[in-house]
Amino acid sequence: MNKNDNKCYGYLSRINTPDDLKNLTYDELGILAEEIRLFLLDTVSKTGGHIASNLGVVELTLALHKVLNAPLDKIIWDVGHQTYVHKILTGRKDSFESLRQFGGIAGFPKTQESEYDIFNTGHSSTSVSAALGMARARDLNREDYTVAAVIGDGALSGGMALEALNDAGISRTNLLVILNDNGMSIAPNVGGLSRYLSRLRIRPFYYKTRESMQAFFDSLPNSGRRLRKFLHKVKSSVKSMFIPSMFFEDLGFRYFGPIDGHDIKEMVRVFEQGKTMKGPVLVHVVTVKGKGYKFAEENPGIYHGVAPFVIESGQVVNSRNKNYSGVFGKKMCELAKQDNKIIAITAAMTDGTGLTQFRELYPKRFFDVGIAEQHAVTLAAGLAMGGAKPVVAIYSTFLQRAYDQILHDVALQNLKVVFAIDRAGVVGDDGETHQGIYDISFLYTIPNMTILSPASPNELKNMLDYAIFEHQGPVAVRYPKGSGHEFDGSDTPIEFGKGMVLKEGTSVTLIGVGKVMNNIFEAAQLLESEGISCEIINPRFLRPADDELILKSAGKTNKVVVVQDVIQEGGFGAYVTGLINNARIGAYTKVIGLPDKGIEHGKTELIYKKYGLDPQGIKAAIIKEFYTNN
Ligand SMILES: Cc1ncc(C[n+]2csc(CCOP(=O)(O)OP(=O)(O)O)c2C)c(N)n1
Repeated sequence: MNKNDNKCYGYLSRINTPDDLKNLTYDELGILAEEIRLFLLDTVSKTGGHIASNLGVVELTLALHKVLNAPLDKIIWDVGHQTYVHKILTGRKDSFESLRQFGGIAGFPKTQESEYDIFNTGHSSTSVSAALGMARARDLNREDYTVAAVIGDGALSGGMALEALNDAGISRTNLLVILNDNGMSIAPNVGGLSRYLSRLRIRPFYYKTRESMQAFFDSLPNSGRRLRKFLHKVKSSVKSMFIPSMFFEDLGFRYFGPIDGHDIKEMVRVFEQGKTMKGPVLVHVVTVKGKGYKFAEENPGIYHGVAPFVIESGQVVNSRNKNYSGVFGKKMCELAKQDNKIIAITAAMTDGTGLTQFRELYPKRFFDVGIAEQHAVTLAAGLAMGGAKPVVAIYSTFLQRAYDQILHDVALQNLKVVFAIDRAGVVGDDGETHQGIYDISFLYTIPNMTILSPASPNELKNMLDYAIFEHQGPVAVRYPKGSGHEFDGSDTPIEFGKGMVLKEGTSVTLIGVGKVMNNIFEAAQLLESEGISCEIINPRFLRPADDELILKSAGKTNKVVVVQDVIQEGGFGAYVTGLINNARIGAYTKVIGLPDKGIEHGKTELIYKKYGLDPQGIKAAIIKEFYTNN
């Protein structure tokens, strides 16, 4: 925020910590809420980010920070994509233009960024567990502060959230859970719990109607007793239709709500009450996703996580053409037409994984299970056991959730499940919690698991054909975010365990995994301009690798370099190193990959540059390793 903004942000410019909210009147807080909305639109339209979720929680965040005494009191935000308002109120508004940019503030809570960020989140449904843990630690230490978890109705569909409620409910621990219910996950929320919440949402309407009915009964003359009795019966059955039994109270929570999540005064009243109660309390708050910005209110799914956009028209400055997810979705529709046993499964990411058209064309063969990756995988195992051909499309980072289900339910039984692993490799702006850089390493530990890695969109299509129609047993096809270049030979049919040479050379062998293949071609050009002849291999199969092809090339060049935009430890690079060492052919190896630590947010190209995966970095590493005397 620069100095000129002080005029349009009269209240906001004076807020530097949550303490600055404490003395504002409700009218002033209302004006501040509108200023925050303008500020959000102004900045996020330039940086891109989770605009709809944040517009929905403006009043909720203000009310929470007015009642609680952060950072002494702790607020844990589920997923954490809705913390922009929290960040604005906790001293970070002046650097907000750097949101999600390399070196700038993160799009999710980061304990290293601020003392107000209490727990790092990014993956869904963790907040109640973390909050309960902190509350129990507080009690053991005999300390006195409030711990609150803010969880969306989408995040509530994740099994872990239910496990935590189950534990917290009987805990007698003082804990405040705020359920932010907007009826939406990224797309409209799914499942029985979601239906239950929508029934709860009409409670206020029921009570209002009941009051008017009561007034009407009371006005009836004595002679209308029979009619009154009859109407009373009607009232009871209407009540059981509208008022579901209290799930949260049955679990052991004191339940308040539903209350209007845009009414600051009402929320402050209820939060004050909830904060002082003994035991776990759940406040059910109803909000509108995208509140205050017409385009986001009308299309909250599109504006959930969005690229930069034009505020006036809502137009998104984005190029979704020919990206891997789009290619996957289209190919799935073609394959499903050929074979009616093919099933697509997503865990709340229909659009992100490119399956929107599949859902429309084959609704009976499409399952959105909610934010439930573990269930998605075991559901696929069941489907495979029953003779169907399930394809589970999950982002690399979220598949981490389902490690045991992949191992125990799919792989040990050698079931034919196809894992379509989207966003594999560096993902950019979402950063540390969302990087798809661990999947190869963990999939390498899964028995019977075959791992394929296309080097181009065309190859992805061919690999899907192979995985669905030819392969036996579990198979993972991992592909990156965004678009990719084609190269000669990408149409060559996929053969089990076979890679291919993309370019012949004599001095050094370069093996590329994932999106960095483009950088390898550029690095090869740079090296060749210095007289170093490069052979480039597209492994296609990361497991089982094409040992023969790799050893043949190693025998020729004597130097093998694996370049991968995933962590160096474990996985393919480590396998190739072991293969060459064990073969005792005297060849040298090097793995150029990411270090074994969290990789921050920022444009993918900048991350590549920082960690030496850009063409210059690859060239420099090779020169240093093999062509420098030291
Ligand atoms: C384990 C996991 N799977 C998928 C996602 C992707 N994701 C991010 S936000 C979101 C929807 C969350 O909905 P909700 O909690 O209701 O929050 P809202 O955005 O509606 O406020 C999803 C599916 C994730 N963050 N973590």
